[in-house]
Amino acid sequence: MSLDKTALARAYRQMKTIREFEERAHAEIMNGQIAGFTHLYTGQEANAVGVCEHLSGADTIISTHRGHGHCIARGADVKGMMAELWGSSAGLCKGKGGSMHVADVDNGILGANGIVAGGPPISVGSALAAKQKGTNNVAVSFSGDGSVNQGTCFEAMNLAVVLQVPAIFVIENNYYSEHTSINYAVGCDDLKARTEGFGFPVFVANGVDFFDVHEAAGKAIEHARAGNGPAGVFCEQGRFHGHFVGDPQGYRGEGELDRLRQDYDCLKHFRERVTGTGEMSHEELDAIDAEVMALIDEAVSAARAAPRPTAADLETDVYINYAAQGV
Ligand SMILES: Cc1ncc(C[n+]2csc(CCOP(=O)(O)OP(=O)(O)O)c2C)c(N)n1
Ligand SMILES: [Mg+2]
Repeated sequence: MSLDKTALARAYRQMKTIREFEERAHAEIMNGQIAGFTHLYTGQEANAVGVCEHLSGADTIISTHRGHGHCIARGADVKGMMAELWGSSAGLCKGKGGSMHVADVDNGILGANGIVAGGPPISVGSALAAKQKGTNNVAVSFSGDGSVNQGTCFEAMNLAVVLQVPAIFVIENNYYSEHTSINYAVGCDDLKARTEGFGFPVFVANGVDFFDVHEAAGKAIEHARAGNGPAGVFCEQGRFHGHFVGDPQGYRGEGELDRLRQDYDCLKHFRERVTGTGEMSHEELDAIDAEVMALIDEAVSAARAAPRPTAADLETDVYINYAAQGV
């Protein structure tokens, strides 16, 4: 699957935006500027971008507790997201959702989700809606290696096959569920074989390699868009931070984090690949880096300056008024 220069630049910009968003969020949380519990996606950027570059229009995603990267990759406004983390009224959810509940339904982002494996069932509902309306939209759920130990995930996968709906199950194996290694928590060696048992194709990708994820996701999405029912994408790549910001990470092996950053960095991999083939130059990539840094600085300044919700906002946005929405 070849990508033109515009597509390459966009993919790199998206991955870099996620990286810098997360690293800045980390710094601001450690400085006491952002409250709440936060899980960072740093290191796994190629998964979200490799999948979401295939999505458009009314395609939906449903994310996880580690959801910033998925939302940015699907096109969430970066300033609105930063303001959301800050708990400000300018946030995508008016500061009432925070890190684990970022949502932007109008742009196909059905929400981050604090419930492990809470996403797959929702994506099956969204995929069923697409099928019933006769669109060729797909509904993607991202979930971690921990989700394939959860009943909701398996029920959703089975139902998607039974109903033959265009749900895409993206399983991101980062080798840990909280502080527990998959070697301990998963009772079989081949994690992806579990999902294949439901009767839909699963495409495996190396999460360090954007191009590999992009190709695997392309096959899965093509399968579902063509009306062949659900498909899976199984990506493997470690996270660069702890389970949550502040996690002391005593469960890591010696040198593991250094090795991850040194040898398994999807941004480095992308840069080496496109400069090696001559498709992009270091200068072009550096210019994107500078644009992204400026955007993140602006997002932080705006979030800092934005007003907080007031007591009067406490009872608004609690329930949806379907009648007012003409539903
Ligand atoms: C149903 C449920 N059980 C337990 C938790 C507590 N919990 C939060 S994140 C997490 C680990 C999830 O691991 P994984 O799915 O691999 O995602 P990762 O954090 O690695 O991205 C757990 C057990 C939860 N949020 N929901
Ligand atoms: Mg995990």
